[in-house]
Amino acid sequence: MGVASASRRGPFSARCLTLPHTFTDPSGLSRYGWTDALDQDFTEHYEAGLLPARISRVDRGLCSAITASGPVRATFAAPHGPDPLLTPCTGDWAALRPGTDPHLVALLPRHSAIVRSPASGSSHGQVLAANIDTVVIALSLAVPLDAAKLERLLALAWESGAQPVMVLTKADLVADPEAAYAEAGALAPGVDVLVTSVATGRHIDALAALLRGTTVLLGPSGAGKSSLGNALLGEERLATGAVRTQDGKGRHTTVSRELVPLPGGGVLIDTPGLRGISLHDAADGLEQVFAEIEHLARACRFSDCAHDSEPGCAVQAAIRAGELPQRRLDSYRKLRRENAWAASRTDARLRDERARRQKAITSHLRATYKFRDQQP
Ligand SMILES: Nc1nc2c(ncn2[C@@H]2O[C@H](COP(=O)(O)OP(=O)(O)OP(=O)(O)O)[C@@H](O)[C@H]2O)c(=O)[nH]1
Ligand SMILES: [Mg+2]
Ligand SMILES: [Zn+2]
Repeated sequence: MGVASASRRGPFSARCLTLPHTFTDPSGLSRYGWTDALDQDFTEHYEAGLLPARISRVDRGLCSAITASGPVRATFAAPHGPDPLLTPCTGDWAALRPGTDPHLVALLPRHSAIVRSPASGSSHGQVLAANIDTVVIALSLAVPLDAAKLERLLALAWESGAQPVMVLTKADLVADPEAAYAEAGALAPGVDVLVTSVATGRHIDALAALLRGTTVLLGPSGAGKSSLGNALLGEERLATGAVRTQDGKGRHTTVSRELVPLPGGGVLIDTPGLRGISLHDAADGLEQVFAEIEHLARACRFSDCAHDSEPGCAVQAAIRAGELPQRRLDSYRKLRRENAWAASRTDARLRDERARRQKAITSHLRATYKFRDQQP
């Protein structure tokens, strides 16, 4: 298509121009978390003929997105580039160029994101979900509580900027969930811990009452994430699968992230069971998970105390007094070391690269706008 015909018809086909350019369908997009504030910020995109869309699922080069006029499949080639932090992810809001071949032109800034280090050894972070407000960490009571795994999941959740909620599932399968409940509570300062069962309905309503905005379900395969999701949705919408009898591990039933509106308001994102949980730039998240150690450390004589054998170490004193388990300090150190290593790989070069690409996206948009402005 030459410039002449483009200027006659505009950059978008006549058909798309009949689509609403202002947000007029509250029962459509607001169910997916679209707000007045987001709508205001979108003005420039509306003027460029773009529409807001929330990404529900991402496949290779193609994603499913929800628009005010329904779901679409859209392409998202360049200018997003290979950096996973800049590629669309479930939960992202995007500016979509509608038409017969819908295309994601830009991602809106994320207010939160769950980012982990990928197993591949790449220094790029992998975004598990974007624009989330609540992270439900699900762990099964039917397998022994893995403190280190819980701490990792919590660090990931806190670092995202969303509020974690700890859910111990399958209460109907254990005689006494109280010990695990107490243990989880001690590992998760500042976090609500709930014991649930989808078989008896225990605390499902209490969980629903804790959820704010967009909630993501996170945890190992077989923990009962999709089952919890169905209980919250009030219908068997998400696939669930039996766990292995010998070790209670799941079979990775959920294979892609999914985004669905909750009946009482809010949005739910179900995710596949996490195999490995490597931290990525999660220093703040770790401080939250180990809040009691951070608190104790303020009373250490030296501000740079390593909590080893320094005189006047309040952390060691708490360990001696039986107030802080040695395991907890060991775990804190291990995760901090791991995190420092992961963070060091996100070096200056990558940061520069990211800034450059963000600029490229912006100038691409500017070019789109300019092009439109030139239309008669
Ligand atoms: N008894 C009992 N079984 C449960 C409960 N919640 C989940 N299950 C069972 O646990 C198994 C795994 O549940 P899913 O919901 O598929 O687990 P998931 O965390 O989504 O697993 P992945 O999709 O593989 O990550 C299924 O057989 C569920 O029926 C519960 O509260 N009580
Ligand atoms: Mg599942
Ligand atoms: Zn100390």
